[in-house]
Amino acid sequence: MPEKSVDVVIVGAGFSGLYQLYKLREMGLTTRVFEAGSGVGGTWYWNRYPGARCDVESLNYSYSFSPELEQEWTWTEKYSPQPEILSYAEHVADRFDLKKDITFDTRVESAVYDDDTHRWTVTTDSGEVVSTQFFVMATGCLSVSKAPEIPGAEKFGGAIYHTGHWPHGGVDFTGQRIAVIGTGSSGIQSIPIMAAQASEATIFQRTPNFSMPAGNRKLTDDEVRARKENYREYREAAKWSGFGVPVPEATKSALEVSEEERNGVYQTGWDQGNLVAILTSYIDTLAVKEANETAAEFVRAKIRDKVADPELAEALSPRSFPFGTKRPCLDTGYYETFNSEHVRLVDIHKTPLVEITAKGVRTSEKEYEVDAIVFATGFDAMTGALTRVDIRGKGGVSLKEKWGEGPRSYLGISVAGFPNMFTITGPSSPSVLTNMMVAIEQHVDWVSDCIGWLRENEVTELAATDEAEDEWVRHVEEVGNTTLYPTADSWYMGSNVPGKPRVFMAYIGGMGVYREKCDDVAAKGYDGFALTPEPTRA
Ligand code: N01
Repeated sequence: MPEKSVDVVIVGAGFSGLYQLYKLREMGLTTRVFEAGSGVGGTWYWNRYPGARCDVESLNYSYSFSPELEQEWTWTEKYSPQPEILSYAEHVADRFDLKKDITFDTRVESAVYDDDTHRWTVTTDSGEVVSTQFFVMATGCLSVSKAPEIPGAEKFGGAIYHTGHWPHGGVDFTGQRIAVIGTGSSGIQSIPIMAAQASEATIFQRTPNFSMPAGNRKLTDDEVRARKENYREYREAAKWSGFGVPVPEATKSALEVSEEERNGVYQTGWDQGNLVAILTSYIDTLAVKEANETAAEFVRAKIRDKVADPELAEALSPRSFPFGTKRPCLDTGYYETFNSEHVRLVDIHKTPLVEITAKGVRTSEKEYEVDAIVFATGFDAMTGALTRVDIRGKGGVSLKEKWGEGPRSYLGISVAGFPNMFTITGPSSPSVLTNMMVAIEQHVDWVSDCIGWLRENEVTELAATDEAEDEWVRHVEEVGNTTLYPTADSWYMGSNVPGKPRVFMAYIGGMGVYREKCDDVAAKGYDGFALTPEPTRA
């Protein structure tokens, strides 16, 4: 028998878990949060690699729920560095006295639903067992690091690091020969800094990525003041926008304007260091190959301008997927780094990685001797953090087994057969295709309202129906197929993890559209869910 009983167990104390705890506590519910790390912040707690920063502007990548918090916190840079975001998470946790309900250094190992009592039993790696009516997985979309699947790491005589769980004290590569495997956002942000320290930097690239200069800088007092003055209006625009970032709506096709006009528009986004501005410049950038190619070629031309050696520039130029269908990056001096004599690029598409040896990294062509290896190889995204907990719903069905052929959910928030469980920014919700802060707040608000409504209406069990789930899965796929996203081998598709089913795991209908759908479901008395009244009323 569980020793303890609460209304809600939340897994994770990143931005989702913190806000979920705050909301439920305000509502008077008893809540326990379990967090594997020793502190709050989630992804910003773990990803401490050099150069880590958010590529959504800091004045937008922050909570909107508390006007007081908004006014008292001052962001210092256009794109916040990881330490500042982590300080913000700490500040929020302290300001709202959240830590007293968080158990750190504790991983939830299993959660089992009891069909009779309509309660979950949650067990942690410290042996604690807690009974709860509601179970919220606030475990993040990019929180389970992925190794590069090549043998031999245990033989290596030097140090091995992963960008996704970087040492808290930092690493100084001064004078070292380093190997970096992976050129996604984490690699592209960290390589310029690590390479500047190293005596020799060898970058192993499987697929080149699109990146543009962040143009990061200090924010001026005037900019901060202006945003603080119009925060309500700005937040409202972000909430109803497509990507959680307010940008003007495109009205034209990229193919109906002249090259000169188009490049002028792309140049404006480029100069602003604004990814979303380029992605949304035209109505068909993410939907029509030829339209997309105009943006792709604009970026490739920039790479050719920046990299002195034309062959190297070509090797760094993405050609195997449309622009934006793998997460584009913001960088600070990434391409320029390759102009340095001591930096070399190894195209492991041509000469694949074979093994890690005692001395370094061996490709099909040769062995590269190094002192340290950095894996910037990404994450088992979207589903990894959910399926690594042994979650068992009605009839003992395991979530991992149910999702054997890809994630299935209703609204990306609830899974049929797993009543009273919620997944914050779960697969098939807008999540990673938007500003995560906007997505998190929308989910947490919806879940909190839902729990409040269930209690008010004396409903003991809320269960997504199979029909509603099937319809949502069909809709997400249908909308995804109107875009170019499914044509890329990306972590959005699960294709970065060998054996993972190939499914587009996010909802591309847009944040505003999705919000309307969720609001509509709630307004209709939780349409698509089966509701079981409390026993006394049954
Ligand atoms: O991971 P990734 P990430 N052998 O999966 C390569 C967010 N984020 O940590 O493309 C060799 O993008 C892999 O190659 P390929 C953001 O959403 C945000 O960089 O699969 N190489 C790729 O080059 C981002 O998209 C921020 O062919 C292997 C790289 O490793 C997401 O997190 C900052 C390999 C992995 O790139 C993930 O970014 C950082 C193998 N076996 C991250 N396996 C900001 O807000 C993988 N690779 C700025």
